[in-house]
Amino acid sequence: MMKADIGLIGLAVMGENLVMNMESKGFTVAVYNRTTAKVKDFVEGRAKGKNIIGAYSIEELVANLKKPRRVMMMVKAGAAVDALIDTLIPHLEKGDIIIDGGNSHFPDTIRRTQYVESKGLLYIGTGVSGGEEGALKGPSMMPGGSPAAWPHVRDVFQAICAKVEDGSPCCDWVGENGAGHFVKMVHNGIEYGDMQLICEAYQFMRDALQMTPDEMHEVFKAWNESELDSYLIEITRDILAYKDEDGKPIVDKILDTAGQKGTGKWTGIAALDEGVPLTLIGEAVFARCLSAMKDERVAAAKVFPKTIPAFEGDRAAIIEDIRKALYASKIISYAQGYTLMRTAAKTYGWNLNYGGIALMWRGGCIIRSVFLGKIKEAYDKNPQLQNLLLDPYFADTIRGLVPAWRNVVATAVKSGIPMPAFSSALAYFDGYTTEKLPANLLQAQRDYFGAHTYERLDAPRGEFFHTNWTGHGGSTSASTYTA
Ligand code: NBP
Repeated sequence: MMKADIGLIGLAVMGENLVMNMESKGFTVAVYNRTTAKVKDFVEGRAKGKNIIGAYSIEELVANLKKPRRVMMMVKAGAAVDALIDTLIPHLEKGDIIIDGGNSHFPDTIRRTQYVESKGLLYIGTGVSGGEEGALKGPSMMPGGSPAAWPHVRDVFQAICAKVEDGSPCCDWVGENGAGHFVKMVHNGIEYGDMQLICEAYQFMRDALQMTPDEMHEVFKAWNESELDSYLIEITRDILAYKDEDGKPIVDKILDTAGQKGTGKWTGIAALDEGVPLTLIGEAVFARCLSAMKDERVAAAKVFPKTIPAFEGDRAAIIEDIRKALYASKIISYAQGYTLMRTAAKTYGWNLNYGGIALMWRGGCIIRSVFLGKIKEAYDKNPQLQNLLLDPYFADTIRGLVPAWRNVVATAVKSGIPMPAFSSALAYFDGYTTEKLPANLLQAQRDYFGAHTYERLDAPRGEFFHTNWTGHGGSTSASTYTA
């Protein structure tokens, strides 16, 4: 009997399309789904006549695999993954590989790698991005887990993933245990940020410039020919042109309450845990939360009625300024995301390849863009780059964008248009490039009420002082700590 190269569990939208992709690259795939009717539907439908073997139990799936066995799970993240791992383990043997391709939270992947390895097996947790179309035609893939497993899955992963123009695969080894899922989580956070930036630019054009969706379609079309060339700008261009059955723009009919599945929130939590200012992504998550409070906003709008003043200056000039401000803010978002990855890599002992990550995101995934090529160049030149803003190319670029960026944020603030991502990015830039922040006063406040001590400009770092501010307190200081 012909054995399969790889097994896949979970025939929902992602799993089915990945199987079709694998088969089209010459691999034989055995498939299983908890609701076995889906296996039957699939093998008798879309998979008919292909090198795809339907299995109706885990035992049957495993029995159909070449050794070392490679079993990929594409199921709902969470308890289902743990349950499946426990079901699979008794049927596998030393050296076999369990792969989780779902959106698992990285601490779970760290724990599962250790658990599966303790059973003599190997584990991979891989981010897969690109949605349904990506899964079928070539997703971006970010694998981490047991390093010994990578040589055994590399052929399949690099065959099915997206490729950039020169043929380089948008998939490479990310690092040990949860590194792949961590990088995928940051990818999703950046996706939240990129989407929010586009939405803020749209709101400025819609409310201050009173532009129609068709007019904005033209703007996004032009922007997609610029440094902003990316999948998300491209789909925004197309969405703005899309008409409902009555011939009117569908975007105007969609309720303004955003949904979310939690990966942006996870990225924000990871940033808070690591002490990294990931302000733009944080604002993007909160902007979705605020949008979801529709009824409250409608009521508050009645209490604080406002009219956005129509913009009266040079329209073409302000549209170009919005483009530049969006680009500047986007650079900040990636600088913050990369800082989070660098910091987490130290915490978790991952040796991340930052240029390689930019390449993995360059094609196939939702944040794919021409701009990521520049990030790859920056990290290839200097793998130890502390902050993307300090790369000579990006430093020069940002310098050229600052006046437009300030103009857009100031105009929005004066007009009452909320632009939390644009403005928090600018605040981060101004903070990051300020030699002396007001934290001297903050330390004084902390010492005043809690004897938390402070360091002095005229004493070496690491020497801590306490002042008896009121004359009533003692000279005892609290232990110093940073949090
Ligand atoms: P879903 O996330 O909707 O999961 C459905 C699949 O999980 C079905 O095959 C279902 O089997 C299976 N499943 C569940 Br639910 N509980 C199970 C259990 N306890 N044991 C075994 N199987 C179980 O599918 P999806 O949208 O294709 O996504 C798959 C994974 O990929 C998720 O982790 C998702 O976050 C991730 N992802 C999705 C996208 C996307 O665009 N959709 C993109 C990137 C990553 P059943 O048929 O028996 O109910």
